[in-house]
Amino acid sequence: MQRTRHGRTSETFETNGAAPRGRARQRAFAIAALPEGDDLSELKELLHTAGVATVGEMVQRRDKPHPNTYLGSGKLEELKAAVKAADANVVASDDELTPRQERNLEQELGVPVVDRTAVILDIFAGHAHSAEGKLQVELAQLEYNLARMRGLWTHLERLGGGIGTRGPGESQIETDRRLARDRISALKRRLDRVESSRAVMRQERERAQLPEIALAGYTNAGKSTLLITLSGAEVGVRDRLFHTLDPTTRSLRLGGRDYLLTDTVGFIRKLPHQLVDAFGATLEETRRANLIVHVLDASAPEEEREEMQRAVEAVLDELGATDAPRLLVLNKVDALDDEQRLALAFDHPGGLPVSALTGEGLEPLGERIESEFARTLSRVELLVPYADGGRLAELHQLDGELEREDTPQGVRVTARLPTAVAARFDRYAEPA
Ligand SMILES: Nc1nc2c(ncn2[C@@H]2O[C@H](COP(=O)(O)OP(=O)(O)OP(=O)(O)O)[C@@H](O)[C@H]2O)c(=O)[nH]1
Ligand SMILES: [Mg+2]
Repeated sequence: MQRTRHGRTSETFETNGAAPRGRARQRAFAIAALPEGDDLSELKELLHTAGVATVGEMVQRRDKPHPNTYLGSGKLEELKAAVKAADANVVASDDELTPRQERNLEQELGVPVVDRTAVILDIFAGHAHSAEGKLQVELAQLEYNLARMRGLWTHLERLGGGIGTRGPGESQIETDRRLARDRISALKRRLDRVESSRAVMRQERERAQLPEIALAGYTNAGKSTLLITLSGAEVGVRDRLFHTLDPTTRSLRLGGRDYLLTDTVGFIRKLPHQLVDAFGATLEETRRANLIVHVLDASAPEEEREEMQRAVEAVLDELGATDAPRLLVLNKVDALDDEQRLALAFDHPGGLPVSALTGEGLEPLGERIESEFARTLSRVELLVPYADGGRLAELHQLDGELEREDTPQGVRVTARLPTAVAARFDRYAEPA
C-alpha cells in the first residue's frame, strides 16, 4: 500500500504480496460479499485515503461470506476475468478475511489480496505522528499479522532477531510467532510507560476540576473543524479518513466558565478490534468525559447517516462510555437546502443543527453544553477575607458570572460551582 513515514510497518505490507507496491502503481479491484443495501463506497474511500486507485468493483449478494473463498465459486471465476480486464494489481475486500480466505483468493486470482482491516491499519500507520500513536499502530499491525504470519519474518529480523535466534528443530512459523509475541510484549511495555505519563497529565487536568467534553463521531464528520471553530485551536483538518489519531485537548470558555474539549480518533463501521484495543488509552479520554458530543455528518445521505450514527454509538458502548450524557450535533448543515434541513430535523428531533464551517448554530450548541453542566453546579455563598485575594481570583476563573459585594469583613460572593469544587471553599462558607 502507500509508502509511509513509518518505514518499518510499510515493509510488512510490501512483503505481503509478490508485486512491489509503489503508491502510483496501485490499482485495486474492490470486492464485497454483502446482504441487501450496502455498497462499496466506503471501501473505495478508504483505498483513496491510502493512496490507491480503484479500477473495478464487484459485489456478490449473500448473507454470509463464503468460508473458504469469501465469494462463491461462480462469482470467483467472473472476478478473475474482471481483475485481468481492469489490469488491477491488488484485490481489496470489504470485510476482514480469515487467513484461509486470503490465501485461497490469492491463489485463485494471482494478485495480492488485502482486506479492509489491512487498509485501515495502513492508513493509521501513515497518519500516526506521536510516539504513542506509532506504538499503538505497530501493535495493532503485529497482532493482525500474527494471525497471518506473512512476510513477518524479514520484518522482525531487522528488529534484532536474525541468526542464532532460531532454536534447533523449531519450524519457521514457530520462530515467527515467537518473534512476533516478543515484539508485542516489548511494545506493550513501552506503551505502558507512555500511558503512565498520559495519566499524570490527566491527573493534573482533574486537579483543575474542569468539566470535560469529548468530541466523538465517524471519521470525516468534522470533529476537528468543530474544535477549531469553538476553541480557536490549531488542529489538522482534511477531507480524508482518519486524519486525527492523537487526542487534542483545548480549553473552551462558555458563559464565563472553562471547559476542556477533546478531539480524538474518528470511528468507522467495522472498526478493526485490534485498533480499538491498541488505541485503548487514547479512547480513554472519551470514556472519562463528563459529556460526549456526538458529531454526525448531516450532509451524508439518510441511509449512510443512520449507519454512521449506529456505528459510533456501538463503538461508544463498546468502550464503556455509557455514563456520560450524549449530545447529538448535526454538522455541515450549510450543505443542505431548506427541504433537506426539514427532513433532518424530522429524522433527529433531539439533534442540534450546526455548521463548523460557517459558525451557524454554534451559539445554541454552547447554551446546550452550559445547560448540561448547570445541573451539576451548586450555589454557594462565601465570605472571602481581603487577605485571600488569590482565592477570589480562582473563584472568578471558575464562575465568570459570580456576584460580589465588598463588605468591611471581606468580599461576599455568590457563585455557582461544580459540586466537587465547592468543597474546596468550605471554610469561607457563610452560615445561611
Ligand atoms: N460543508 C462543510 N464541511 C465541513 C464542515 N465541518 C467540516 N467540514 C469538512 O469535512 C472534512 C473533514 O473535517 P475534519 O474536521 O477533519 O473531520 P474529523 O471528524 O476531524 O475527521 P477525522 O479526524 O478523520 O476523524 C473537511 O474537509 C472539513 O472542511 C461543515 O460544517 N460544513
Ligand atoms: Mg479530525
